[in-house]
Amino acid sequence: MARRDISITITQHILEQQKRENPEATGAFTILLNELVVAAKVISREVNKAGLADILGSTGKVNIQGEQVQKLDQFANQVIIERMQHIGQLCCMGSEEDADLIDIPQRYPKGEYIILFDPLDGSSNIDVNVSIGTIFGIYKKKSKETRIDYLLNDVLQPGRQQVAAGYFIYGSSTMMVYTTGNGTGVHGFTLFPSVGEFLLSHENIRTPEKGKIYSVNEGNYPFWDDKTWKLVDYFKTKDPETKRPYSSRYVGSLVADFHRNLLKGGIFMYPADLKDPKKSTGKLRLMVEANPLAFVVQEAGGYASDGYGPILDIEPTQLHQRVPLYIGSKEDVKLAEQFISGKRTS
Ligand code: AHM
Ligand code: MG
Repeated sequence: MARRDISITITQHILEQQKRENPEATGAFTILLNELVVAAKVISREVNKAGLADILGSTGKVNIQGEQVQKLDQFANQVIIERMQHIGQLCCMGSEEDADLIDIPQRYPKGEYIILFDPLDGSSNIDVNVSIGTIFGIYKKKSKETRIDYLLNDVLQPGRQQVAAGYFIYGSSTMMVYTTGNGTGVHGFTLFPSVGEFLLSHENIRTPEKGKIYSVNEGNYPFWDDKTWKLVDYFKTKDPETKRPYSSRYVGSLVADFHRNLLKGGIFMYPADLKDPKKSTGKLRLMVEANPLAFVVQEAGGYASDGYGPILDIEPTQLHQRVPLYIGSKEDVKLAEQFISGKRTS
């Protein structure tokens, strides 16, 4: 991309990329992504007010105008649904907050795209002013079906089929990171609140081949199997030749942990554990968490695995299925695969 005096907006970037990659494009995708950006701006504003709402004595109860205040994750979910449903480009949506697929109301036209999202990931961190985020993956419908009851097969595509994926991080500043795959690169935009625009701040992000950070909830140690123990022990063992021990960093917001490791290098893990039957297949969700971030990391030169093979190749069977996740720098994730599959023990 040519050097510019001023950073370009996310809208310009999407338009230019679409023109370059897909001159036949109808603009449907551009409209879709733009609307998502608007939703994220609304969520960002609300996230920034979260602490203030507490001071004013309203969160979860009744606000000063006498209105019921929603929990922020439900609010984020509703904002995305309401903004995305009217644009005419989606045939349905899937959210971490909703058990079933979300239909487009009859009064609006339907389109070819599907968006799957986690509206506010890491929401247990809202109260303590720690970064949280929105994760999204976009697919194209395969069939000619339009009725919601028959769309699940179109939705359950392997992550490799995503046409775009990314996340918003609501942190010390708000950022959007996204990719449309196929060598188009991963690009980061920072929201400038004074002008209300996301401006290109991180062009063509590449993640280091090997990192120095491992990120995992080590409180789950007693509930892991011996392969996971050996893997985590490996990262903590002293060995100057392989630059070990690694540093440990764990925020507990997937978007925040992922974003840091994407820029600095490292591995994030949420292994399967035996503490909770629902976590015996991992805690994180394939469709709204693992797949979008796997698509991003792959485009940035990294890798994502369930411990045995690429996340992006998993044939999904359920909208909310969970998966163990190892994601980040390619060398570190490949190494994790070797431990988890038992090919390596030290
Ligand atoms: P959520 O979607 O309910 O917020 O849960 C997902 C979050 C991730 O952001 C984070 O990586 C993980 O749960 C943290 O889990 P734990 O508290 O078990 O370490
Ligand atoms: Mg989540």
